Amino acid sequence: MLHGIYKNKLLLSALLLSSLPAMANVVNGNFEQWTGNTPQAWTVIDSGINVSANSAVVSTGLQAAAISVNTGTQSNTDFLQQVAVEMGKTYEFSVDVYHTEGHLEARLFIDDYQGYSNPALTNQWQTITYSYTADSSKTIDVGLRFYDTSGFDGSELVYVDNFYLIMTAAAVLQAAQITALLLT
Ligand SMILES: [Ca+2]
Ligand SMILES: [Ca+2]
Repeated sequence: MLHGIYKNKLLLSALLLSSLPAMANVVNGNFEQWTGNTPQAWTVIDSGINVSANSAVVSTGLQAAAISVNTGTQSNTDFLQQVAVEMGKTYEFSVDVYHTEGHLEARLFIDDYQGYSNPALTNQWQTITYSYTADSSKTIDVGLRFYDTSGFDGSELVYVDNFYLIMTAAAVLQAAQITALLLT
């Protein structure tokens, strides 16, 4: 009996070690780190948008990204970084967006085009989320693309903050495995 408990504890320890959170993360998703007006880790900033640090309209911390969208050409408005994901794991992505004039949509990009913000919600923060399950271990593009809507006058400011991910499936799987072990 003691032997069995000891074995289970060893298994449990190994399991906990192997299920420590992976390194997947959105780097500088809180937009607190800047080099001049370039947010660190955001490697794709298309020429149709102009990004700057701002501390006036903030969702988390002391700063957010102020993004001026200066074109209706959607393929020129990407704002991205790369994130490594692991096969079979589910990642819940979330970002806060703040519209000003209301003639612009922010579209979440998580390995592909996902959901839109609601441009009618102006002068307030809204959250866009997407649950992504990786079908292989790889590096994916993560970020936003901006789309003009009716009434767009050629330039509109949008604020972005609090871009992050949490892993969901790993925690659920871990709990299930521990339960199974304890019942053994
Ligand atoms: Ca922030
Ligand atoms: Ca405008």
